[in-house]
Amino acid sequence: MIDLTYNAVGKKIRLNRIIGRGRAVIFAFDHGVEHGPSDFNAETINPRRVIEKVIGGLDAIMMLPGVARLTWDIWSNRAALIIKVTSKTNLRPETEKLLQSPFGLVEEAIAIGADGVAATVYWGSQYEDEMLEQWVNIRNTAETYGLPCLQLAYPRGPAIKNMYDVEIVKYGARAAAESGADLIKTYYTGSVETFRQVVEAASGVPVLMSGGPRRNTDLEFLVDVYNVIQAGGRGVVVGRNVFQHSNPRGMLRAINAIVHEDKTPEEAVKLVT
Ligand code: FBP
Repeated sequence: MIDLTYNAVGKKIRLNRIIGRGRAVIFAFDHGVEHGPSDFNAETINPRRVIEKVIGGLDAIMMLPGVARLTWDIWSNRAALIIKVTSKTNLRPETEKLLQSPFGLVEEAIAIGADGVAATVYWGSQYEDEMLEQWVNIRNTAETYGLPCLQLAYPRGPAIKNMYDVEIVKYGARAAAESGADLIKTYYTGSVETFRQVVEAASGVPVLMSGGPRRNTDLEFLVDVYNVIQAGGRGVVVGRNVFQHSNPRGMLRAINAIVHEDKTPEEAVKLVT
């Protein structure tokens, strides 16, 4: 008996485009809104120049709808596309920063050819209720049309002292899995042993490391990527450690070597030059 619905098949096909190799290197490029122009220099302020440099070394690229529209001719057919449909600016008052607003519709993501959608949930925020309502609506529409949903599961809030603490990250990953995420992007907890607990808590939903701020050395970042893979993580969603690097292509070569070829950080770092 054929018991697969059209949307279930659609989701499988699209997930395959993103993470069909079992693991994925996803380029996060939503910083223009989330952090603002301060993340860029005179060269990287133009998204076309950045995407031209990174394309070819990626399983998928995650951006807001407007930048996807402005750069479609560069990424189309060269990487899977994940449209992030929520964001916020850094210009907001501090007390309002733990909420993201709608930045696009799932239907618009479909219209532009997306293979998936992404949304942030700040677990523990005073706006957890609004963020969850937003997430459920996004996931529900995405489900209807067979699009996988990546959740940026970020535990942040007045009661959270350390957002990288394993118990906190674990909680966020579990909540992401229980709220129907198909892919989870979350913080690295600092060791193989702790990140393994995060992966376990996600109960089979693939967990990818959120890149985070630029590390002091290339090796430092590559060790984190390696540890995530050793812990059963399924790859990285990385932005600044690639596009703020003087050699983004080299950095991506090294990250891919760890994620897809099981190289050690010491072997991979030689590929940066
Ligand atoms: P990075 O690799 O640069 O950290 O990008 C991942 C990301 O989650 C982006 O998608 C997002 O814009 C940003 O980091 C969020 O940063 P912050 O942790 O400062 O809120």
